[in-house]
Amino acid sequence: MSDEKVISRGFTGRRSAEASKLPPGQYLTQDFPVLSATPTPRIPLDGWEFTVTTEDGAVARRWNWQAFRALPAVAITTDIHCVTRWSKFDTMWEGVAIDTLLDGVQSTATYAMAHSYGGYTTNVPLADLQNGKAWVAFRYGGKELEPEHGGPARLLVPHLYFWKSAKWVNGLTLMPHDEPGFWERLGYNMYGDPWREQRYTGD
Ligand SMILES: Nc1nc2c(c(=O)[nH]1)N[C@H]1C(S)=C(S)[C@@H](COP(=O)(O)O)O[C@H]1N2
Ligand SMILES: [Mo]
Repeated sequence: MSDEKVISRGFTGRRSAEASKLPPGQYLTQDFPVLSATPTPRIPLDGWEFTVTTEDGAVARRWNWQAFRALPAVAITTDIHCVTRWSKFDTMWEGVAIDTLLDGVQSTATYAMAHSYGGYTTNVPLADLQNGKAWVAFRYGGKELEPEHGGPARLLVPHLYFWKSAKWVNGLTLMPHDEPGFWERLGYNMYGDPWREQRYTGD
């Protein structure tokens, strides 16, 4: 077997592995584009908090930054997919699993609304936040998460389009029914599965 053949086979293999990681209608980027509907809020850490509110309106959990950062955190390496069609592979994060934040919370809710500093909201089925599928991330690429990308902390729900990964997140409100958040009210899909190309209402 010639060297050339070995090289081209290896190249083909990597390319098809990449292609199989790319959802339909997406292209791969090495950049990390910033997409924000509002100006970047500046959130002093000593004023930061994260709350879990149950469907009866009661605040079931509340952390300040120090208490939040004392929770067990995990490293996450994952692909991300923006509805504007860029995807980025193998992004590296550190965060607290939503499972940890919901641990012991009494609720029969099936949906959650994520709330952010600045007023952004996005809805996600609770099942899509649980069992190690979503985190509140506070580090990216080995550094504290930059404000433009949602620092001090953002939701990370990488199996759904990236608009579900609310930047500057400050709480989850549990809900008995699905309700639209910011982009969902403006015509984006209630669920947003990139593999089924659920970009807009009705997709
Ligand atoms: N609070 C807030 N979160 C947000 C957004 C936003 O405008 N405000 N944009 C969403 C969209 S559409 C995308 S693609 C990602 C972009 O994250 P990035 O700017 O870190 O790439 O954040 C999501 N989370
Ligand atoms: Mo997006």
